[in-house]
Amino acid sequence: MAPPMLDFYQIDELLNEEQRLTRKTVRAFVDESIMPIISEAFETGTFPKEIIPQLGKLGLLGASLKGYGCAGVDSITYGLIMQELERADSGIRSFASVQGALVMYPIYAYGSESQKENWLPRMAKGEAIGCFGLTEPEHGSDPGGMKTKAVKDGNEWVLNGSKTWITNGTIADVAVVWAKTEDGIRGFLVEKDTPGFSSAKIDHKASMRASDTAELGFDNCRIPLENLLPESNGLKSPLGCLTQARTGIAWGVLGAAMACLEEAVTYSQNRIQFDKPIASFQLVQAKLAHMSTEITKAQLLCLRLAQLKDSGKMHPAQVSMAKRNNVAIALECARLTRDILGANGITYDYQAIRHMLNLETVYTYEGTNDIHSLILGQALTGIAAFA
Ligand code: TGC
Ligand code: FAD
Repeated sequence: MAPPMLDFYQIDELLNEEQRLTRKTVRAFVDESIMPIISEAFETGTFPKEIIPQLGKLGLLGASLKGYGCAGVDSITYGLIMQELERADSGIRSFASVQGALVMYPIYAYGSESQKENWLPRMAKGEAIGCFGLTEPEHGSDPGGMKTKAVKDGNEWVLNGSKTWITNGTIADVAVVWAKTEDGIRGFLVEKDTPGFSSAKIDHKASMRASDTAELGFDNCRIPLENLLPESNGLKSPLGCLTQARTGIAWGVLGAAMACLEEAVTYSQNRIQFDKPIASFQLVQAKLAHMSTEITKAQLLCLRLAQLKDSGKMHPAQVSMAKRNNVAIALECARLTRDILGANGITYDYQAIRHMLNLETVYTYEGTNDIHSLILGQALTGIAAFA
């Protein structure tokens, strides 16, 4: 018998019982609660907020953190959660990535004990939502050039500036905002409804339509001194959060790629042209073989990355390799599936074009493909070629 389509190298045998069980639970939840609504959410440009309590109940938010009501799962389990969520849609995985890796993680890693106790248990349950503001209109790939400033005034910090392309921006109860101070870049917790803080939805997106994306503004926005993340210290603090999120993305995009491969195989077996299923043509089989091979290689990268992470040996450049490779191959799988589906591939009746459009964003956010090439180039040569 041939190896299973989505597990060609029988990587399942390397997973433990808990990892397999978590994947099964998340897969069932995605099939039952997200698949039936995701296409319409994408078409109408709406993030399906109704799934948040279920994500919390299943322990999928901040799942890799320990204590404070978080599940404390290992990195393979965390990756499998991201994979299953992105099998539905990159926007759903983005919601969970931002909440866990970009908001709960910095509070966990750089926050005070009272900040952790105040936010983490509620965020793990999905009762409070967060967003992460690093990118600015004039500073995307080079966040170190940010203009947003925080100045101490009496017992308050005063924030001025703006952030853009912020996932969860209009639905967040709290924003983790990175700003320049006289001591360098620091992280701040800005709560919604703080005077001087505004968020506005970014419309007209052709990608990530089932995700909430916003611009944030800070106009003499005053927050208490205790809203500084006390252990944040320079650009390495937000970049440390990105390392967490990028590992989840490397796993997550495999979910989208696997959904596409499955769709391409099923469609090609059933679509008849020239009196034969198109799956019988060598050119179609070559495309399927390429997708399957690239997915299998990407699965192996993820597995080893998670092992390195859990053993404390993971280097950010290894994360860059997995993010860069896996997003690129997932995007290629989505495009090939769209091609195999012919004209039907341009409709939302199938998943391929939705994944393809979403993956264009994933190719760009959390470090563009080019930026990850440069991070790898620096690791290999010792020479930074960013500027
Ligand atoms: P550079 O001088 O290289 O580094 C400054 C300091 O940071 C340290 N560092 C890291 N630490 C932890 N993790 C990493 N990945 C790190 N990369 C660098 C570095 O050792 C240094 O430490 P120290 O102690 O010497 O101060 O900084 P640079 O200004 O030259 O920039 C380097 C570059 C270009 C790689 C970096 O700026 C970068 O990664 N740019 C890409 C920006 C990006 O990815 N933005 C993402 C925004 S958030 C987002 O997209 C969320 S999407 C929503 C979702 O996930 O769903
Ligand atoms: P630029 O940095 O202007 O890059 C444009 C092009 O120039 C790219 O091809 C890039 O690779 C290339 N380039 C740039 N510098 C170099 C160089 N040195 N060498 C060679 N080529 C280079 N940000 C957040 O802070 N929080 C979020 O929650 C968040 N969510 C997002 C959600 C969506 C839907 C999107 C689309 C973006 C999101 N982002 C978020 C922003 C994202 O991280 C940035 O878009 C990304 O970092 C790239 O920045 P930029 O768009 O300004 O592109």
